[in-house]
Amino acid sequence: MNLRGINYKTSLKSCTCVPKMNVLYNVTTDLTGGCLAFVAHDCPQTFHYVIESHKCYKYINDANNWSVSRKLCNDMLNSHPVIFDEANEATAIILYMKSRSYVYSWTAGYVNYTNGLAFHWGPYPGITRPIDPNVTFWYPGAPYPFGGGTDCIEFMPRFGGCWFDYYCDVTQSVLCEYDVVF
Ligand SMILES: [Ca+2]
Repeated sequence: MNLRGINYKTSLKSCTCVPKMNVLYNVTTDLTGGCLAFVAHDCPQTFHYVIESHKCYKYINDANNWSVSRKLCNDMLNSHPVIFDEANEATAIILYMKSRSYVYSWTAGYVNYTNGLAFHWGPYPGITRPIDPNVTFWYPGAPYPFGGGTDCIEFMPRFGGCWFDYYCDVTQSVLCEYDVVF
């Protein structure tokens, strides 16, 4: 069982661990009863640890097309443009990006309409995996096929965290995600 998570202890009792589940951690500074709480994580120093989702992100606040954005992430500790693995992760990302006034981001998602594949995650060149149909956040009406080429998924916290498909040549920022190996 994955026991990375939030640990609680008191000065009198032994430590306990809360298993990392698909939960949105509720951050508080109001600990009572003499409890101490701390979090163990393995995010690299150059990435932010986002406690609500227990994941590591780094925002590149620079305008690049999708391919360059992915390469920038890949070249940075083998991270990748963000992948939405769980609904709670989406909520955590929205909170995180809004708190830092980050407006746009590419995700790892794209489609090539000429090869018949559905939208999928492409975190690294040559590596794809399906998008969980239960964890999608398309803006109403999206995706919109833009002329049969390749479209990439962008993400805008200010629009409720919705996804938009867009020309992959458009330049914008990217949120890189670092996968901690358990
Ligand atoms: Ca993720």
